Amino acid sequence: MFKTCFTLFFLYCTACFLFINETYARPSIAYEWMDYYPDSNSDDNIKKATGTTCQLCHASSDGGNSYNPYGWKLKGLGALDNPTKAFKMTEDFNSDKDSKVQSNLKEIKNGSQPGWRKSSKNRIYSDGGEVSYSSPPDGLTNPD
Ligand SMILES: [Ca+2]
Repeated sequence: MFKTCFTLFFLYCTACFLFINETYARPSIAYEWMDYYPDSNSDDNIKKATGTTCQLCHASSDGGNSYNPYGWKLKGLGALDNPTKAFKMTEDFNSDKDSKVQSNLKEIKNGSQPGWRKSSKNRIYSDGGEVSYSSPPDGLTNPD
């Protein structure tokens, strides 16, 4: 009986830890991004347009498992494990393929969006492997 209770308690604690870790791990990457680029207005501008900073990298203002090209690149380069390394590694890419051919770092310094361009053809990637297309978030005035 004691062993069963202990096993159930252990499983409960493990489930709680995994839930908490999943729930809070991702927003911390946004905070790490803000610490890494303290002078950028990209996060401020996306928040002004959408109410959150999630769409700096994600397709939705709620975050989740769909990403714009910048977020998808960060994820592919291990941002969940080592955000600052992934931030640095994406700087020279033009993830959103904007017509000005600006690097992600240039857009971050300009306060525009490294993951969005003025087009209805922004690629959206999901964890399931699907690719779809979207316009920039409504209200975003300076994607490029
Ligand atoms: Ca852009």
